[in-house]
Amino acid sequence: MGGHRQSFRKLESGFAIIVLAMATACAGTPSQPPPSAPAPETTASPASAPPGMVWIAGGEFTMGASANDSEARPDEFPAHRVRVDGFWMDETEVTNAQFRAFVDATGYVTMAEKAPDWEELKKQVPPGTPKPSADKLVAASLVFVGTKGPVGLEDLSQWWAWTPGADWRHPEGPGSSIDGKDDHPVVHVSWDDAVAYAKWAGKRLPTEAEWEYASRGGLDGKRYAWGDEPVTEARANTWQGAFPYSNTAEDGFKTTSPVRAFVANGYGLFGTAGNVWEWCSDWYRPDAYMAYASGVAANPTGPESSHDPDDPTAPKHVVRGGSFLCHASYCASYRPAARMRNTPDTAMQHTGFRCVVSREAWEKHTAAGPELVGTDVATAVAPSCCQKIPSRFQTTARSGRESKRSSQSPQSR
Ligand SMILES: [Ca+2]
Ligand SMILES: [Ca+2]
Repeated sequence: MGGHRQSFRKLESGFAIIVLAMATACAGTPSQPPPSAPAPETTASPASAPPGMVWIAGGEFTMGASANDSEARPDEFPAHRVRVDGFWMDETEVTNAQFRAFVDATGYVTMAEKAPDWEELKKQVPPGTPKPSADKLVAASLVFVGTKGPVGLEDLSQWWAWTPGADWRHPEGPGSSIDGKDDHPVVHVSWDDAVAYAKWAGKRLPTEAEWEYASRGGLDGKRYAWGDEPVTEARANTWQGAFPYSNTAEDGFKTTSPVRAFVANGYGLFGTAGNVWEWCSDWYRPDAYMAYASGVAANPTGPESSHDPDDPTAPKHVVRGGSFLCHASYCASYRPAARMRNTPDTAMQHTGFRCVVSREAWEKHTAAGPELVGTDVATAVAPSCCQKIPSRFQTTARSGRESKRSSQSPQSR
């Protein structure tokens, strides 16, 4: 486990130098709540459901790993009590079809489709890091390429390739496409991209607490979303075989699967375990749970800022749920308690997202929706924390870059 974690960190820090797009430096986003608060809102599902969303009734649960979970990593402790209010959550990961609707409506261009700006990038790499060569500072994303045989699992750059032309329409790079994959999760979306989509849709990213509560599906204290039995090819889209060189795909999928290809959890949510990682709103810190060691945390939104001891210059947001690359020998991140992280501007082949929305926010959105869409897209979509964002928005539909793109596929475990 420690090794897995180290590996991921190494990937992140290694790629921080070569890869990552523009730093968005969203300073101090979420605020830390008091250690305990009023009882959660547990009312039944509101009558008019947002399309494709399920009502997650509020409640209290144990967040984090059980002491007897041999697959748990240190950042999953201490387990602590958390209450969350009820919310709507997307039944599935956001699909290619859904993301296309957003792009068609707004002309949004994802970060993977834009060349990194070195002036921004250098703010999040160690001081003195040399400027990457011009052939590295191009629009690109991280594609999983595997290895030819067994390798040490410490250096993730062995199986991830910075691939010009890889983006959400070309998940494996130039020459690949999402034809026939409307119902697959969108990938190669950065945290900023996911936030932009969510704002357009009148929703938001889930907090880590909301995500873990929902992904447990009511099975509090269990190791997996389905109980304590180990993962099988029928449970979730993960990796069968030997990572990272032999993917036997007994579950039917070497990369992404349709979002409803595997059984839903107890709350009717598909794909919280595996398929693609899902961005959360929280900043990542390995010691984030220390703030909640006693009492009951009510609707926690995570730490004020990010800190990754192994890569301290690059703030990171949490991702959850693991992906089609997860294998018990390597990361086992299809466990609801598992936490991982990445910088807000990083896109990868195995990372997507799903959204949530409170009842109140949805009612407000549906009341104001028609005026919102199609007027001032940049203002409506730009994350409020990131004032540099508007320049990324284009009012013309499509980027025109599609024909230039190609490549293979990204991700880490
Ligand atoms: Ca699989
Ligand atoms: Ca997932």
